[in-house]
Amino acid sequence: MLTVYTDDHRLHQGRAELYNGTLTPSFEKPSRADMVLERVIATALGEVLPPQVHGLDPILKVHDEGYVRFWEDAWQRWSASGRDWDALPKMWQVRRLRSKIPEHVEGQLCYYSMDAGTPLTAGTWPAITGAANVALTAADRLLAGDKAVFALTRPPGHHAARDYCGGYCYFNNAAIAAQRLRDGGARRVAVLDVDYHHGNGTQDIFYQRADVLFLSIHGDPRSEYPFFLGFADEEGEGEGLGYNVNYPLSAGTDAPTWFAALDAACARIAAYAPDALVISLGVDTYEGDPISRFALQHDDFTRMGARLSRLGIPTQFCFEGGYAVEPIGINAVNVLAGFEGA
Ligand code: Q9C
Ligand code: ZN
Repeated sequence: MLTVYTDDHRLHQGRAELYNGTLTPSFEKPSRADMVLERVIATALGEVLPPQVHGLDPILKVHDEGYVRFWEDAWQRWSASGRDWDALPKMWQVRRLRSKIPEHVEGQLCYYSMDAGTPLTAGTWPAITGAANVALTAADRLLAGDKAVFALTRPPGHHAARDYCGGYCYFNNAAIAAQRLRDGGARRVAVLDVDYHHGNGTQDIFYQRADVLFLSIHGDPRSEYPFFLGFADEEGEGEGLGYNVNYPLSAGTDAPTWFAALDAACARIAAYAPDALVISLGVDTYEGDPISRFALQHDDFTRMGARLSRLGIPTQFCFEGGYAVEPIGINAVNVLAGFEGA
């Protein structure tokens, strides 16, 4: 299986996030992708190719223009005001506050964020456009006839909605890829999100559409981030009604329960009969993950890949979360190897 990858992800390196009330080194860090790449190479998964530059048009098909333009020069505007530490939003446009877009870069960062875990850094723009290009290049390969492709995207993307960032995510790489697949001739595309956290951003982007089926298996939002989306009664709206499927699972979920949800999701995907499948591949479902509460083991990731392969649909994997860095390559590449071996 081909991997698409660029070192540009390293340009984005958040310094800290709020964790247990203290500023803690960011869980989402460059070594995550480095470890996955190392494992791709060590296991001889296949060729590793750099992305082709696609420009902003394919990003603007799923994201709001003001949102995209904000990121383009946000660091320059922030640093021009004499600051050299990361920018972190610390205020949100909650109930009954005005929804006017502020003029100041700090106010705009708050307006375009859903949490304080998604820092603006000096290298955020080249890293997030690089990740989008990785996802787009992988989609192009799928359209050209590859059976499976791995987009080693970092920063991740699935919490990024049409016009806000969050959960370490800026541009929704999986949604950008799914849209590319549609525009390249796929009549229906399914996006299955197996990251521990609900893919609220991807759900937001496709909620009113029937041409992209979105499914997510994740920690129950009653007690897990992102708290305000990801419930089982969110089924899509308008033309999209029936094309959004959530499988919230409780803390402590282990393989039998998790794979029952995967089987249900696979049955729904098979009935939809898409021309292409995008997997939002987070491996924070691993039992050793420091910020998550499922209990999958190394071998479960291999089984996951094998199960997905049995669908027999051209498949693009987009890398998302996973914060147990030392085994992150084993877990991610086990999925891909399981897919290839099935
Ligand atoms: N400070 C993804 O897996 N906050 N994002 C968790 C730790 C947000 C996870 C608490 C978790 C977001 C792509
Ligand atoms: Zn996650």
